[in-house]
Amino acid sequence: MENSEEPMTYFRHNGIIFCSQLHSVERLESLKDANIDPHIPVLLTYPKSGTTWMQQIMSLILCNDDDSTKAINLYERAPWMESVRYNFENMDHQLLTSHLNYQMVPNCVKNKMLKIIYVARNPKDVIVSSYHFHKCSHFLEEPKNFQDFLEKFVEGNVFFGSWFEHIREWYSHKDELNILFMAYEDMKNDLRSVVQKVASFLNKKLDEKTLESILNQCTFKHMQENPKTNYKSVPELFDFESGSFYRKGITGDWKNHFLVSQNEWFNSIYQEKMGDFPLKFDNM
Ligand code: PPS
Repeated sequence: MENSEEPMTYFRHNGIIFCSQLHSVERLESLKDANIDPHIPVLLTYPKSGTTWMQQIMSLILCNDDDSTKAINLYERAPWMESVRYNFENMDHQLLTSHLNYQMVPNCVKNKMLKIIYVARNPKDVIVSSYHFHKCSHFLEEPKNFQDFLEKFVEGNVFFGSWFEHIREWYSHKDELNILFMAYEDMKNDLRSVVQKVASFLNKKLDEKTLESILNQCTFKHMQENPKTNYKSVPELFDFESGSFYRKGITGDWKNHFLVSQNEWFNSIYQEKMGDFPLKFDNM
């Protein structure tokens, strides 16, 4: 703890906020030397950017829609490498997931043989999604109010640190990595094209029937109702009375939360920090 005002459930490592129910300094430190099979793809995201959605897409593509694989919880098919809840090195998995920044991932993730998919989302919608997520997660502190959360997000004083630094840093290393950047907004606009693009990146061929089946299992409603994807099996992590992991699943919900003044303030910060950034988001 570097700041006595921060709740006890949080700790900082390399300046980034983590939470003790899911992470530990030992785990984060040992991860640098972890061994990952270069044939296992890695999904990287800043929290609330469409991680679970892309986990489901990648998992179904990789198993070719196989029933026995789908009987396993999605978070076990695609474990978070930084989590202390399971040690991915001792379990079978199809892909690995991480919210870590470039500095903190295992060294072997930077091997060009390994395939990385990075999913990004309009940061205003990330803020709104994260704000609500904090209210229904047992491992995160309930925000004081939206304004307070917005300020903390902009300062990077939130779970997994600064959104701005996360995306900028990963993007700046794109030429050294085998990385595919995808946007949540594109998944909303044309999921079929996204699934085809991901399949092609993963070198998997999907016949039309399998593609249709995958698209059907990746809808918001299907994932919300599917016990293998809806997190209902981990009530120790979520308070389902206070909210749902599958909250709205739309783009532009920030318009229902940001005041005009908050939007103007955020836009000026965004322009300052990201004005020259090549990736642009819909609905900003
Ligand atoms: S986490 O906690 O970081 O893993 O969260 P993450 O999965 O990255 O993001 C959760 C948001 O993604 C939405 N979601 C979906 N939207 C559309 N379609 C599908 N299938 C889907 N699956 C997850 C989820 O609803 C969260 O967004 P919000 O805006 O809060 O609804």
